[in-house]
Order: sequence, then C-alpha cells, then structure tokens
Amino acid sequence: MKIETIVLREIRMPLVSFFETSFGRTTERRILLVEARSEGVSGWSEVTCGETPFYSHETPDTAAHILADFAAPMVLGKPFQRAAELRPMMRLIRGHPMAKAAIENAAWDIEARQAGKPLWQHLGGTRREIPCGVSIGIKNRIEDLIEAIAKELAAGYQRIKIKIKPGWDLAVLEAVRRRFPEIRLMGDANSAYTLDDLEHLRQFDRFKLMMLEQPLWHDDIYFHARLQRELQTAICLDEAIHHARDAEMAIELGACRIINVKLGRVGGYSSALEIERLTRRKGIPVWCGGMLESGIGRAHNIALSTLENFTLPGDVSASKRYWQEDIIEPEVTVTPEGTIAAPEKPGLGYEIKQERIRALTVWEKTLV
Ligand code: OSB
Ligand code: MG
Repeated sequence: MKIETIVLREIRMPLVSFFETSFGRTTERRILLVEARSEGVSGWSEVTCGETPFYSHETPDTAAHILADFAAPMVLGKPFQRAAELRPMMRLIRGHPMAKAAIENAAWDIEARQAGKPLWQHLGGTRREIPCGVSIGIKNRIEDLIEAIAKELAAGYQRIKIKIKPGWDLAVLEAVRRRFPEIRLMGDANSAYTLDDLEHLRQFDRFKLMMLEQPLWHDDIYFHARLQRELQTAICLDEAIHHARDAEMAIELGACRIINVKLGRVGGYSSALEIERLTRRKGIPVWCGGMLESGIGRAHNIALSTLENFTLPGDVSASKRYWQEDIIEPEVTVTPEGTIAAPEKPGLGYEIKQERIRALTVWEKTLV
C-alpha cells in the first residue's frame, strides 16, 4: 500500500458546555483532521492536541507544520505492507506524537476498510461493548458539579472522574462523597501538585477513589513512585506516559498501578498496542483517555478500548456531551448500562459527514 494524498483540514467546533482543567478552560475546539487516501480508499483520523501547549507541547499549528513539512513527506508515495510500519518511517521526528499518530491511525483505518473489517477487529479487539466513564471539568460552584454528576449517573455512566486542583479538591470530594457515597469516583489533577503537597494528598485516601490521575509534574515518573509509596489510593499516569518504555519504567518503579492510554499522546496504534501487551503481561489495567475529540477521534478511541487489557471504564462518552452535532453518523451513543457498542461497519465503522466537515472547515491543505 502507499498513501498518495493527505488532506489536512482544521475545523472549529464549539463545545456544548465549557470544559475546565487545572490548566485552563476550553469553550471551542480547533481540531485538525487528517484524511489519507490510498487507491480510492480514504482513512480518517484527528490530531488530538489541545488549542494551547498546556496539556502537551503540541497545538493545531505545530501539528500542521510537522505534518505538512516533515511527516507527510516521509510517508507520501512510499510503499509499505502494514500501517504499523509508518511509525518507524517517521522516527526521525522527535516528539510531536499526536501529529505522527494522526498519520498512522488514518492508515490503520484504510487498512481495515481494505480488509472489509471493523477497525477494532483488525486491531485484535475482543470487546463488543466498551465500559464508559465521564470526565467532568472544574465548575463555577460545587452545586453545579453535583448536578452534572447526577445527570451522568442517570445516563448510566459506570464511573465519574472529576478534575481537581489546589483549591478545588478536598471540599469538593467531601461534598461529592457525601452525596454519592458508593459510586466509582476518581480525580484527575493534570499535574497540579508537587511533593510538597504530600500531607495534603494523603487526605485524599479517605475518599476511596478508584485512582488519582497524574497528580505531579507532567514529565515525571520517578517522584510519582515516591508518592505512590505514601498513598493508599492508586496513582494513574496520563501525561507522563509516551510509549511502552515509559510504561515499563513506571511499572518497574512502582509509580502507578493503572495507566491511561491516549492514542495521540503515545504516538498512534502501534505504540498503544505495545503498551496494551506490556501492561497485560504485567497485570496493570489500562483505560482509554479522551481529548475532547470529535466523532473521528472518538471512533478511534472506541476501537482502542476493545483491546483485552482495557478493562476499566475510559473517558470515552457520548457525542452529545460535547457537540450540538457531531461529524460522524450515527453519533456515538451510550447504553443505559453505560457502554458503547463497537460498530459493525468496516474501518472506523461510522459514516464521515463530509458536508458537515466542509461547513466547519476554516482551512484545508492537500499534500501529495
Ligand atoms: O487529562 O484526561 C485529561 C481533556 C483534555 C485534556 C486532558 C484531559 C482531558 C479530559 C477529557 O479529561 C476527557 C474527555 O472527555 O474527552
Ligand atoms: Mg488526565
């Protein structure tokens, strides 16, 4: 197979409600879509970076630059057998995993479409239905958060994650636990604490959280191991894990008991598959994280979540929590049991709403 053309499109999509983390508030997404074409078949993906370099260094503009000027020239017109070979073809590019992932993931979509199989089956997924959780951002008031949690529980979601930061943590968790004593609950700090907060973080143990996600520095593994030794609550790493070696180091050091796998952050499917195999072997459960994706990124997250070791509910939830109207059809919906059914159709398994994408596009660039 060869990729003959890559089309980059930036779309703008307002979120139905703002999403706030310890590093800031998002109200409108800028999403870079990648369409890769091979022998009349299009594969689709999205670059999962944020608008700002606050979660990771990548932004839509850095990704467009890396894709157009470096990654696309490394793969366009070059023959390969399997989509997984694209990762080594782009290895000279240091960092920029989300940009590279978009190319590799689009190729996996092409490959699955050519095989006439749903992508999740092509990846070796075993789960026909994936367990779903929600990630709920920081709100203006605790009452707003309680109301949001009640709504998501009523919709069936199997676990609730709340975003925390200094000043939006103990009192909030106290209030949430008072109202919902038994739910599966976790907190995500997005690196808002340091080891100086040890005594403070110790107090989280009384809330019986499923896990505490990335409490310390985004680029740290070692000091998370020190923290994990001091806490009863399981630590889950997100920002710090970029590939299987990071996962292996984190496990060997005891820096976490759970790992959040994001397709973009780890550089695409071949890396995510490696992490899945490694963690399965080591007995460390994983789940699929979210990056406020459009339906295209969401469909990829669903496919990834069907792999065996994705045993915990992920941040993969219904389209309508994010968008007035999604760019895929049907939209992603969640069952009353809090699951998403893996699609039956080939490739991503959803129709791409090309007209809708056209209407949302702010610029488009064709690379050959
Ligand atoms: O840390 O998991 C995170 C969104 C943007 C950046 C980082 C994170 C998140 C989420 C949202 O938690 C997950 C989602 O609903 O897509
Ligand atoms: Mg996170």
